[in-house]
Amino acid sequence: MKRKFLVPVILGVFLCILGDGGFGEEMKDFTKESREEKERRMQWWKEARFGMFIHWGLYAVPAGKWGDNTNYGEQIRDEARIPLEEYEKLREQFNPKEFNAREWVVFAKRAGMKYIVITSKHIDGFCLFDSKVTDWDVMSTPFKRDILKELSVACKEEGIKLCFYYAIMDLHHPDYLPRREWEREIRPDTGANFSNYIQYMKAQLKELIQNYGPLGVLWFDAEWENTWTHELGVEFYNYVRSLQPDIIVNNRVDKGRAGMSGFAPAENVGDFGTPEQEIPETGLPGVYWEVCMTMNNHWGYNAEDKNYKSTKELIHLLVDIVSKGGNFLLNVGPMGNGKFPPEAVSGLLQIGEWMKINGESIYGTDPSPFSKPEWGRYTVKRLGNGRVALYLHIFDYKPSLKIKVPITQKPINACLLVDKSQQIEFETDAEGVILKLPYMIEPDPYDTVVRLELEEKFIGTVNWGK
Ligand code: H79
Repeated sequence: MKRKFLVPVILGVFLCILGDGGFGEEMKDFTKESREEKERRMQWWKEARFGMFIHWGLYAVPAGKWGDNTNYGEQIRDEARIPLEEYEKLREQFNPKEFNAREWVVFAKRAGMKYIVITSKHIDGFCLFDSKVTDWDVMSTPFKRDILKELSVACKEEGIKLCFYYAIMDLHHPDYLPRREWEREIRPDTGANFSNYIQYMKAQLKELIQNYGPLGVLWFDAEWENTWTHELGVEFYNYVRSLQPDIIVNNRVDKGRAGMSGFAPAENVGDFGTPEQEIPETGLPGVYWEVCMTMNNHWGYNAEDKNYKSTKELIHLLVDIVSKGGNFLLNVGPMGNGKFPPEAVSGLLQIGEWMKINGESIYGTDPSPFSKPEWGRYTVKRLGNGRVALYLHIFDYKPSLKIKVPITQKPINACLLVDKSQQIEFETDAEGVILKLPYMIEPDPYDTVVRLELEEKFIGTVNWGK
């Protein structure tokens, strides 16, 4: 190459490097991905169907109690209006000596969950990981162990996907805006510069992805204040994906959640919708979605809250969600000593016993092709050989139940998941197949699942979703 060309080329390369902030990151527009590419990226997540949410941080120490009130959770600093210096004292008390990452991961696994989403930072700004850009982290507590690192090692060993929750709102960082109304006087925002906070977020997200990854999902939250914009949503969606292209990002990176459950992918970025504490009546057709829910009434540990959902309720919630094409992210709020609450453990283990027998009717399934029958729910799975399995989730099994499935072909096979060797008899008439349920000494206390194997071509009406 002639010399007079070399100078502009070198200059051009130099400017390109400067242009992306000097970090050499490729700023591609990841929102322009094809449907096939997205399907490939979402595949493990869709197959998984069931994950564990974990809310843990300094708020586990007061365990929901401040002054005379006992109804707080992860938002205790805001709700109880705790001044910053006072809240900071919790850092000296955070010493969960009984924490064992492997034990948590094994509980998730035994429950039949395939991924864990844990709060790397909630709105109190406290980080459960070793962050080089703040001392407001676990390394500055007496515990001084990188909790997320230990979890990432345990998850890799156990084959569980690790995912991080990250709150956009930050009630500790001096540059986060706006201040709470109640603390404006004692903590004025003079000198605060939100763009410094944006840089801080970027540095932390880079730490999380590069030091603990590859991650399954980045689960943003607390995006609702007016300093967060749609433009920032797009920028952060692309930023996170530039660090790990196949990562999945929830819709709360953008402003599109519209209350608790909406998601409008035409106007907003994000890979899936996030209905919180509620199940959409007929799912969210055409988009990926995941319901997050608590086992009792709080996300963060609350020692007084014993209002746990029964195992039957939890399994019915899971089946309801999956039958409509969604994922279920069920929360645990570990205690200040590092253990899961015993009520949560027994629920998880009971769900796990059910999943061991019936998991095939959950993992990798598609939404029900039929409307809700009065005896329970349907899920369906493509078997890849021109056949499908149609699962009948019978919530209160009785052999006298009259179950009529609106299909016009004879099943190739009909059995109970609890004992596949025993064929279920059936009759057919013009409208469908009528099952003759066998007498069972011990029907499943939560949900007895019948499996019908059918030829796919006869289920023309299946709404395969997405
Ligand atoms: O981390 C847990 C909660 O702390 C957090 N998400 C779960 C996973 C949370 N998200 N939202 N909320 C708590 C309640 C917030 C409700 C509101 Fe709003 C924020 C009401 C008004 C502003 C968002 C925007 C919902 C309605 C409009």
